Amino acid sequence: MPTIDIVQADITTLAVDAIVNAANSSLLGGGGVDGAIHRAAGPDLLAECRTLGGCPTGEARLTGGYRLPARFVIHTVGPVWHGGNRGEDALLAACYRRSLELAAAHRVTSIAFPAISTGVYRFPPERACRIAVREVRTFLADRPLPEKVVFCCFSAEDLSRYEQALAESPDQP
Ligand code: AR6
Repeated sequence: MPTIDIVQADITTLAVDAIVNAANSSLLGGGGVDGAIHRAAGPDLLAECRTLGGCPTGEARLTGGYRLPARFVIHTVGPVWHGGNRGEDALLAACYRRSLELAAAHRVTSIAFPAISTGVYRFPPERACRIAVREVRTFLADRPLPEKVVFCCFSAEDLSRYEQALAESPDQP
C-alpha cells in the first residue's frame, strides 16, 4: 500500500528519491523553495537546468539532485493566482500529476512536494492543499510507484492544513 506522509521541514534536507521544486518557467532559479533548492544543490543544478529550455506552466522536468540528499529534482511550474478564472485549479492539479508521472517513469519510490504556488504565486493555500491531496490520492490509487509521497510543509499552518485534509475521507466534498 502506498503511503502519504506530512512533515514540517526544509525540503532540501529530506532523504527521499526525488524532491519537487516550485519553479518558474525559465527553470533558472528564483526565491522561495526554488532558491533554497538551488543553494543546497550547488551550481551544477543550474548548469543542467540551462540545457532544458524552460518549462510551461502545469508541466514538469527532471534533473539530478547534485549535492542534495535526493537523487532527483522534479521542477514543476505552478500557476500564478489571478482570482481563479484562468484555469489555475486545473494547472495546479497538472503540476502534481505530471510530477508523479515523471517520478514513476524514473522508478522513483519516494517523493516530497512543497505547497506549489502558495508562496510568491499567491494561490490560496487551503484550496491548493485540497487539490494536492486529491491529485496524489487519485494517482496512487492505481499505480505501483511512487510508494511514498511526502507533503513537506514549511509552516505550522500548512502542517495542520494537510493533516486536516488527509484526515477527511477522499469522497467528502
Ligand atoms: N522547503 C519547503 N517549503 C518551502 C521552502 C523550503 N526550503 N521554502 C519555501 N517553502 P514559493 P511559488 C514553501 O514562493 O508560490 C520562486 O521565486 C513556501 O512557504 O517558493 O510556487 C520561483 O522561482 C510556500 O508554502 O513558490 C517562482 O518564480 C511554498 O514553499 C516562484 O517563486 C511555495 O512558495 C514560484 O512561486
